[in-house]
Amino acid sequence: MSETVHVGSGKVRELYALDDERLLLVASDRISVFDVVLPTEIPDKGRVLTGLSGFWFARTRELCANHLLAIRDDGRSSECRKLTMLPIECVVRGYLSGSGWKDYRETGEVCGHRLPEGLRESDKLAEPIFTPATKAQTGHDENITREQAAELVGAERLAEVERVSIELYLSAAEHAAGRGIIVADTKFELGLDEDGRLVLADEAVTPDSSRFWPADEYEPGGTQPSFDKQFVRDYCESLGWDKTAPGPELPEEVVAGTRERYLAAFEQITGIPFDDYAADPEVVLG
Ligand code: PZK
Repeated sequence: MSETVHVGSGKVRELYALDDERLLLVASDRISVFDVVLPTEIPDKGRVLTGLSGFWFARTRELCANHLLAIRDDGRSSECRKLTMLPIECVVRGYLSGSGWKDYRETGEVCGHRLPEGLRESDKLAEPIFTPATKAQTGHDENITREQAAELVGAERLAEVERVSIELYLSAAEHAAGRGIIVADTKFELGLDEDGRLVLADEAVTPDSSRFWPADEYEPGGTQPSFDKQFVRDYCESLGWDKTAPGPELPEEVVAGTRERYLAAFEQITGIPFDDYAADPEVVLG
């Protein structure tokens, strides 16, 4: 006998315990914009994110072990190994955007990395940087220095986490760049298995955990359009909505356009038709 117990909720995902060693991560079709979950869903968004994560897990297994055991036939549910999660968000930035841009403008540094003067918003960095953050239970994650991160996980573990995070980012960003998508930055969640080995968990290099920018529209010196959410942002801006909950319902053309963008991200990155994934999700595992 087995029963699935709900153990956690993210804004757009749910987590269940399958048994003592395994979790089920379920990606919904919910979408958030300006940190608010909208009442309208984007059909297939959860399957796209689950499929992309599976694709990256399979491609990066030589760089780092991962938690994925199986993708279920629904395409949105992943069976995972239960880990002891590290208490930091492992963010890697290849471009200067979001809180990285904000911190740089105010201090010339991001998480203790002193950067050259004169950088513009969205500029590509000479090398990707590891910019850890705390895991806020509510509200926003807060950027921390590597010294602060070392206090949380230990200096030796942090050195490994930084090296692996940068390698994972470079591998994914190089692959995506060749297919018209800039991965400006990304957030990894890492954990430890029973033997103390570092394991990549959660979702990996999806549009929800990263900034995806269309490469053909890249123009540093300001904010970049989001590959996936730009129609939703533009529609929300056109309403003059104050960006507090509840968010607006989306009209069908915005839903359809946004769904197409998620499918395009999946197909450009994986080279696999989305219908093939829907028919057999484990095609992304190679
Ligand atoms: C774990 N989260 C975040 C994700 C939520 C919450 N393999 C793992 N082992 C132990 N814990 C986690 C994982 C993973 N992945 C991930 N919290 C714990 C999260 C999705 C929905 F509600």
